[in-house]
Amino acid sequence: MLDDPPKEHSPPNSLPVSFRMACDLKPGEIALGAIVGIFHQYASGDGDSKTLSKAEFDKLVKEQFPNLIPDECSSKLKKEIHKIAGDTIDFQEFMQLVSVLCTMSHCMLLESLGGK
Ligand SMILES: [Ca+2]
Repeated sequence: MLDDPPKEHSPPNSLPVSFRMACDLKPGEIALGAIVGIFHQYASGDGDSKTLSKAEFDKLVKEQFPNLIPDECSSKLKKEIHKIAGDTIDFQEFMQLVSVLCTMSHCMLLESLGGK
């Protein structure tokens, strides 16, 4: 059997344009582009792509983080975040949530490795 020819790499369309222009993105770059793309995708719902409204944020959490933030936790979390951030969440505030989620994921990884 012949080897399959190498597949041409094309970045996902959900990435911001500046990321899509690069042809050899590394996993870390794809992850960063995905975070930026997700924020922009959900923030653009009401015509103001710089901030997430409460409804946009709630939809993003439900659709993008259902395993890390299950429904039973999400309403309390969303209430607390809206209390801190107000009616809209900007990119910096969104990144604080992403940082917390990354830290949680890292802790879960360490736990699964027995603390190593
Ligand atoms: Ca918005």
